[in-house]
Amino acid sequence: MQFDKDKKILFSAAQPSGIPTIGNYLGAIKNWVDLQDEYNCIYSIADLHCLTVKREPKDLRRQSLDLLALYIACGVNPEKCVLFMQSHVPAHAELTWVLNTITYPGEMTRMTQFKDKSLRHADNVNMGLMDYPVLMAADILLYQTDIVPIGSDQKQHLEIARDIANRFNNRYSPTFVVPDGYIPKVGARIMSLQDPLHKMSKSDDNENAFISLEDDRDTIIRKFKRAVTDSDNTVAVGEDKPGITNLINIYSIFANKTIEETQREFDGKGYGEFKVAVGEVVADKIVPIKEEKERILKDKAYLDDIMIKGAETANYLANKTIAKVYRKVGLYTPDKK
Ligand code: ATP
Ligand code: LTN
Repeated sequence: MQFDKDKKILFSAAQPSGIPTIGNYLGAIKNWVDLQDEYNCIYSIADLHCLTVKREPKDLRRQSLDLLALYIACGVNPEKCVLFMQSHVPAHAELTWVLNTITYPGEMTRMTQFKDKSLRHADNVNMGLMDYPVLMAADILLYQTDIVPIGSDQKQHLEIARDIANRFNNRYSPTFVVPDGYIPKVGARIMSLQDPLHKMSKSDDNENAFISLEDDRDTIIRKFKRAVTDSDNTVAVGEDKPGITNLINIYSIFANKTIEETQREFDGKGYGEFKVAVGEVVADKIVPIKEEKERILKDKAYLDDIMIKGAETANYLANKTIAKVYRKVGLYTPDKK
């Protein structure tokens, strides 16, 4: 894989922690596809991050391969992008250790995601859960990343990554590129269909709250029909109308229309008709993705090959940074013969 020297570096990742939702798709993966020609792109499967929450080892193994197939089915091109499993590149764990020594517990315990997850997994508030943002910073900084496409829930973690990069650069000398976030204007925060004041999450106990990328056409339309909205019945966005605003955002992105165009299209039509239209446009896009993913998943040798090649490139790039970091912090390296 040859990187184009004139293009900037883009890095992002998602956790193989369940079946992704249209929130993950719109907030992250869709943008990864849209940006793959403009940047040198590196996309990882954050399997080490997944260990912070208890799960069946066999599920994690299966979901990791599944997520790789999904990236490709969504349109991420393995010929153009580096695709790899985080655990196949030891430098992620190595850099995390060094960055831990310049990060403070108070910075980690004030993270919103840490607080949420500590409540949800009260029986397992482990060091990894607390250290999650440092591993994420290592992911990003190892590749001298310029830009990180993420949903808005990850903004706080990106800020910490920038702080850590600046801190290291100031303490030792310029070493890391300080990355910028790329947060889409529409779609950065897709809300739950049942409680539109909370983000759509794949780990929600209520299946009607999210559209997973494995839902079939009928399920998708049924879930949108049941989506919680107000009693106004006018298809228009508004701060006091979070449910319908969320559906208008979803429709507009999938139908490739502006919010104004969507509002005009459904002017004078009720919520019932609009909800079916949302379901249809979403199903038209994601049902083929699911079918393509299933086709790709059958070819395990192909997927293994992509991740082996991806890890080779990622290891090469990451090892350059880790060697620099070890030298700067004063770890002794013998002269090569
Ligand atoms: P979990 O709920 O298991 O913690 P998650 O879905 O929040 O997982 P990832 O799968 O790692 O976490 O997220 C991948 C990407 O999807 C991130 O960039 C994240 O910001 C984005 N994302 C997650 N949920 C949404 C959402 N509801 N709307 C927009 N983007 C989202
Ligand atoms: N924490 C992220 C997933 C993730 C990530 C990254 C995103 C892990 N490492 C590096 C961007 C860059 C999440 O979305 N839950």
